[in-house]
Amino acid sequence: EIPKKQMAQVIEKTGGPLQYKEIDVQQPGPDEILVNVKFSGVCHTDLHALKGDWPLPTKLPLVGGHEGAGVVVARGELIKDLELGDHVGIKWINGSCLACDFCQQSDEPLCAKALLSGYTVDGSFQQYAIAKAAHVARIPKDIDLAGVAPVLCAGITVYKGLKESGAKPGQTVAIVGAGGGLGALAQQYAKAMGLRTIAIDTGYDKRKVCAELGSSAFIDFATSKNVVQEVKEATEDGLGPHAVLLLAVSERPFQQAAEYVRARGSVVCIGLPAGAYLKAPVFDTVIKMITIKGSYVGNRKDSSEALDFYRRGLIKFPYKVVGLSELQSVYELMEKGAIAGRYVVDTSK
Ligand code: 8ID
Ligand code: ZN
Ligand code: ZN
Repeated sequence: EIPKKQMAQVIEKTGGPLQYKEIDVQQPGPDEILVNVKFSGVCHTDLHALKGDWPLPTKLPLVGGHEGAGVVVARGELIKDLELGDHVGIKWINGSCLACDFCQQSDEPLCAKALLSGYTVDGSFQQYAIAKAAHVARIPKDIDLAGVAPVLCAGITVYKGLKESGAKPGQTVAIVGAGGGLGALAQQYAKAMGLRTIAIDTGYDKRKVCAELGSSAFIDFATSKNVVQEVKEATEDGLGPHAVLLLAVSERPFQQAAEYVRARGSVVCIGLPAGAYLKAPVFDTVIKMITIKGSYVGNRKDSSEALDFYRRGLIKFPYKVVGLSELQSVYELMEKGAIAGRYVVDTSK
């Protein structure tokens, strides 16, 4: 009862347009499964893939999407640990070699041969998607598939980023780009991990959302006269946050964070604005003993832990569900910075 044809959002050439059309359903190879994707979150990375603004080419034609939650409907002959009917998640890391130096240490996002869902292999903006069985997230059946979809990239990424920041319970983390998809989840994971958060973003809607998500302060980067000073003042002792999660899709905050992070603090770069560079004064970096680092999605263990936080009811965030056919309009809102939280597409509509 697996259909031969399905609906998908296809990018024929970089820059678009996006085409909602009927394409073939593929068959899984020996180490792969076929997933009937029910819901997929829309990540800003999908918009980077459409625009082609990163120094890494996508496959073409391309089906985007890497926050796909669905049901296993077929499996390759080597697969013993997944049954038909199991719920799984298609993540950004679709597969990896499992043999290189990084894979041996469960650092599979660093694998040079990693397959990227919705970028170097077709992703979850279709009704039936292929994934390597070794890497799909195992989703317990009592979890709602629409709500969990954004956890599969945004959740895993911010959870890992918070761990990489070294911030400890009771300490304060500045979340830059707090009103977006990663930012909304970051505030909830931080709260669940016993951290305080300061939100930085712009506009009334995002201010409201960030207050609901538990941040103690909101700094509007567009209207603030001095972001650096305001972030410092928002911490209890005025010495600045212990860590900064940079989730914004613009370069400016990557040039500011080292100025307001607390001495001994860490700046974690996660957002990927096109062509951007980091900047930090050498003098302050040295005498404040600042750590500046990058963080890239998470491994399989980070993924299952991030899912478990969600399962325990610790992660609540605003999301809207629309049909897969409406993906183009979601990108238009995202481009304008008009989305507070995440959009999730329903592949049946
Ligand atoms: O593994 C990774 N490192 C990883 C994983 C997933 C996503 C990286 N990303 C990258 C995406 O490719 C993208 O570049 O993280 C970035 C954020 O993804 P997103 O959360 O899905 O994007 P969004 O929902 O559009 O949110 C971005 C927010 O940044 C704010 C915007 O207002 C928006 O709310 N923002 C901007 I643009 N400039 C800002 C500034 N100067 C800012 N917030 C604060 N200060
Ligand atoms: Zn993503
Ligand atoms: Zn590898």
